[in-house]
Amino acid sequence: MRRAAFLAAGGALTTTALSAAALRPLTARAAGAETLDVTLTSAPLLFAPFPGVSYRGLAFNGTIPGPVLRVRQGQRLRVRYVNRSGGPSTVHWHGMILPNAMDGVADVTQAPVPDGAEFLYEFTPAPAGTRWYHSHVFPQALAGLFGMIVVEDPHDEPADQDIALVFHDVPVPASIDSAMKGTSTAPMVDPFGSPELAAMAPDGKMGDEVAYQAHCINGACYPKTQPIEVRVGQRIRLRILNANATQTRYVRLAGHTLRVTHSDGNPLPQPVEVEALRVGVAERYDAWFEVSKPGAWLLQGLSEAPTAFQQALVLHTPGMENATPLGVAQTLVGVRYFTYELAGAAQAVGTQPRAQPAGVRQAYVLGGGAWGSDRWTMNGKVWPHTEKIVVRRGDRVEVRFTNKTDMHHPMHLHGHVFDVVETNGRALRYPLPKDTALVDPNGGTMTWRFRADSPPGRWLLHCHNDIHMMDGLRTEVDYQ
Ligand SMILES: [Cu+2]
Repeated sequence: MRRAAFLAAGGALTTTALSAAALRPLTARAAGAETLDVTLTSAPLLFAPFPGVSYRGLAFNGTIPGPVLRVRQGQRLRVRYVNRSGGPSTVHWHGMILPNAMDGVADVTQAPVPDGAEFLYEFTPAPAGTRWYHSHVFPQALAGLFGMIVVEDPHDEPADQDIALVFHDVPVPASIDSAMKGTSTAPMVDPFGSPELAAMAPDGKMGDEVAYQAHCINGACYPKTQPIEVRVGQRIRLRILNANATQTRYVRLAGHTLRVTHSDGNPLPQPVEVEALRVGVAERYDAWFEVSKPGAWLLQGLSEAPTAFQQALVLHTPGMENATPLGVAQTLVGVRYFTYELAGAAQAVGTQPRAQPAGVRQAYVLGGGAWGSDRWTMNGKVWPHTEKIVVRRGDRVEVRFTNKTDMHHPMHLHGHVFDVVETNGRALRYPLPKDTALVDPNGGTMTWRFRADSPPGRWLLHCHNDIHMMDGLRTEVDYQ
């Protein structure tokens, strides 16, 4: 059954709740408490989100994705991590500024937690916003060890509903190994006959890309995804995470525009109204919409290159649960979608951000990754030989990337929020506060600025495409 057929079958929607456990936030013990105590246990799970898909994955607390953790700003979080994953493991708190020893990077900020052992993560989650957590031991995040954490800001405008949506995909296991080796003769197994596979494998091999056999939101595939009931007049806040380890998603809600207020959990300088989000690997966006009339609509995830329908769920008003939901065409042509240039009010080509006082500057050329290559490089070097950025507390830091490869790289800095001040040769009038940002391919550039005022330690700076990171695209910001 091809994806197009799912859309046509929209009239036969099920209302079965498959992922209720994953959606239920773990806040029960938090009421009034200064500390939220959570136990996260990782263990193997046979994940079957769709007939014909049976994947031997890993899960936190028995669900993929793991539970949504919600904490109030200022509240302390104490996570007892019980590792039953079958191998060494850690938990990384993506987007958090926290003590370095709590950052969860195996062999950098802590020794990995052995199978059968426990580790206590304890910190005050900050800054506020939509963040997430995942294993930082390859390939456990690909296998399912991830979840969303929301740090609730009491100053945020109130929403009638606040909905966490984790977009994720089920890998074809053989393709992970082959992607690491750069080439593969692994069979192209995809029960959906995915067009993305055909596109990434012109010679019948999978090359250095991971293939996916199912595409989920909150642990289920359309049409089994959990429908969301909304009411006319409601103002809804969506918190969207792309937990896919290698692919960008474009997210559209049929019949609605989206008002984007936060990027990676951080408030945008000014909200931006778009028809679609572009969500790179590991990015998060908070997007609002208002329900103006009765109906049923598809919220859809589209891949790029080629543009193809991947995920969906239905939002509907009362009584419309059995209506055929309105969908959108599988195209991005003419669609006003979120870009950094749009949100940051990019200036003319050739403009540069205003100079900042002298500080630490580092430039990286991102390279490698030719067909069949298993090397992704920074200035021609692979981890651990890449150039590190050494800072003193209080330094102003500027990092510039030039991407000479033909793929996007979602570059992620641990333990800091940086400002994107330039992209593709255009200064941004409104710098964008982020922790992960897509550097465009084929000569794309990007400049970040941040103040080195996080707790001292070794903070990873790497591509969040897991294959690229493992194949070398990784360095560190180290406090002296
Ligand atoms: Cu990359």
